[in-house]
Parts: sequence; structure tokens; C-alpha cells
Amino acid sequence: MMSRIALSDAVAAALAEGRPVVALESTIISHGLPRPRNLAAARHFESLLLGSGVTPATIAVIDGVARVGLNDAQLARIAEDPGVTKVSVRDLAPAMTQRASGATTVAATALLAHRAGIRVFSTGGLGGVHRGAAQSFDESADLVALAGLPITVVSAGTKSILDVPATLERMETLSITVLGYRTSRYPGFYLADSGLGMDWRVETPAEVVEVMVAQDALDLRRAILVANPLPGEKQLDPALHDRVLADALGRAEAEGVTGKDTTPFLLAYFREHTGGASLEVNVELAANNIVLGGQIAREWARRGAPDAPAGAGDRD
Ligand code: PSU
Ligand code: MN
Repeated sequence: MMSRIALSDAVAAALAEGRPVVALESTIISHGLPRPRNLAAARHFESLLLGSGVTPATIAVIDGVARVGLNDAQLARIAEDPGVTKVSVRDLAPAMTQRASGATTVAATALLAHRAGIRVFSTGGLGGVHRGAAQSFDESADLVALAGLPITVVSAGTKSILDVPATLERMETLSITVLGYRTSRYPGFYLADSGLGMDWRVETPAEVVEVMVAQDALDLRRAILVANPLPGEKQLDPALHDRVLADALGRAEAEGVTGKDTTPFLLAYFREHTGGASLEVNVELAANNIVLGGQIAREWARRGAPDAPAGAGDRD
């Protein structure tokens, strides 16, 4: 079958030579951060990896081609073209056949990264169970996608706009392994501590890689979530956070915002009502996760652990 996943030359060479690669999502660029800051952030994210000998693989669908590794013009397209939609797993195939351009969510990015043979993926904050989900059934496809893909995702926990306790319950049900990086407190995205605890804590990238190796030995093809909090002094002021969150949820309901628009709406509301402080925190936490993802990928490559062959997750 002809593959419609195109690897950039840099990503293909790095994977073929067993050098470290980290996947990066693109919805944070197109829908999570505002123009023009988003393009600067996207370039910054890639440079953090390049500077430490790790190949960045930003993932998106461009004119119907699922791309793993973007050139600068393609990054700019994702950041600047308002026609770029938010593409989750279920949108991938029609976006490809209809030659659309879309930025991939955590779910779609993880899928394409896995198909390309990449084991480590850094993002900002994972999707999860939305507040009021008992009525709306709004749970991010990120959770179900990660439940079926052997990929290590570094994130600052679950976005605090979500129902974090419910999200942790769902991750337990879905058997997504959660590792606290140098903490036992589950991070809260804009906040260093969501108020909830975690069962497992690791101290080093090497320990994360040991867990990856152990899961492979068990043939356990599920994601490992490395929950990496921002240092306390860099978090959003918790009192400001709680106030703006309450207002944001009220506005979303009053304006009838639902479905895939919910997360971008709430993030934008935060930006406007924190005087831009939430934007700085969002860029900072994503960068923090990318640096750690790079360290994990380097350790993975150093161990000589082969990346899973493309499509390995499909075998019975
Ligand atoms: N993290 C961020 N900013 C974002 C997102 C995550 O710091 O914009 C995006 C991711 O792409 C994630 C998506 O997959 O939000 C979740 O959207 P939803 O809740 O509609 O599934
Ligand atoms: Mn949703």
C-alpha cells in the first residue's frame, strides 16, 4: 500500500541512523498560540532540540500529505494560514483525500509519529475529560489514541481547563502509565500542582527509558505519560488562574462554545484575561517538555534501543 506519510529528509536520516528524534504537535501552533508569536514559538521549539543534537519532527497535514518533519515554509503555513483546521485521528483520512491542510492534535500527532517509528513526543498539556463531560460526553480523543500507541509523551499534565480528577480516572481505565518527573504531584498545566497525586515518580531520563524498555518486554503497546511540571516560580499565579478559569468556563457556556472549539476558546480567554501571562507560561511549559523529551530521546538512542518499526502497533 502506498504510504501517504512523508518523512522529511532530516527525520528519515536520523531514524535510519538511530539518532534521537522528538515528535512535536502542530495544533498548539495553529490553535493554541496567537499569531505572530506562534511561529516564533514553533521555531524556538525546534531550535531547543537542534541545539542538543536531537532532530525535531513537527507533524501536520499539508495539502493532503501527512508530514513528519516540516521545513520552515511548512511551519509558517501552519502558523499563518487561517484555513488550517484542527485535525484529530478521525479527521486524518478525509483531510488527506480532500487535500486539506490541518494541524494535528496530540492524538493525531502521536499516531503519525508512531507510524513513522518515533518513540518520544513532547507537547504542552494533554487533552482530557472536559468539565461537564457527564452531560456533554466531551472527552478528548487524545486519551483513547494514547491508550493504543507505544509512545512516550512528555506533557505538563492535563490542561487545568479540564476535569483533571476525571481525566486521571480515565487514564487509569485506559491503562496509560503516568510517571511524575521529579514529583509525586500531578502537574496542572498552567499550575505546577493540580492538587492530585501520582503513584509513580522518576528522577532521570534514563529511568523513563527503563520503563519504556520494560513495557516493550511486556509487549504493552500503550503510551507512557511523563508528567513534567513547571518550576513553581514559573507557574501562573494560582489566584489569578482560578478567577480567570471560572470566568472562562462561564463565557464558554454563555456563548455556546462546544466540541473542538472549546479548548482553543478557553486558552484564548486565558490569554486575554491574564494580560498575556498565560501565553508566556504556555510557551515556557512546552519548551520545558521539549527539553526533557530531547533528553529522553537521547537516552533511548544511546541505549541502542531500536525504534518500533512503523506499524508495529498494528500486529496482533
Ligand atoms: N497543549 C497546549 N496547547 C494546545 C493543545 C495542547 O499547550 O493547543 C491542543 C493539543 O493539540 C491537544 C488539543 O491535542 O489541544 C486537545 O483538544 P481537544 O480538547 O479538543 O481534544
Ligand atoms: Mn472535545
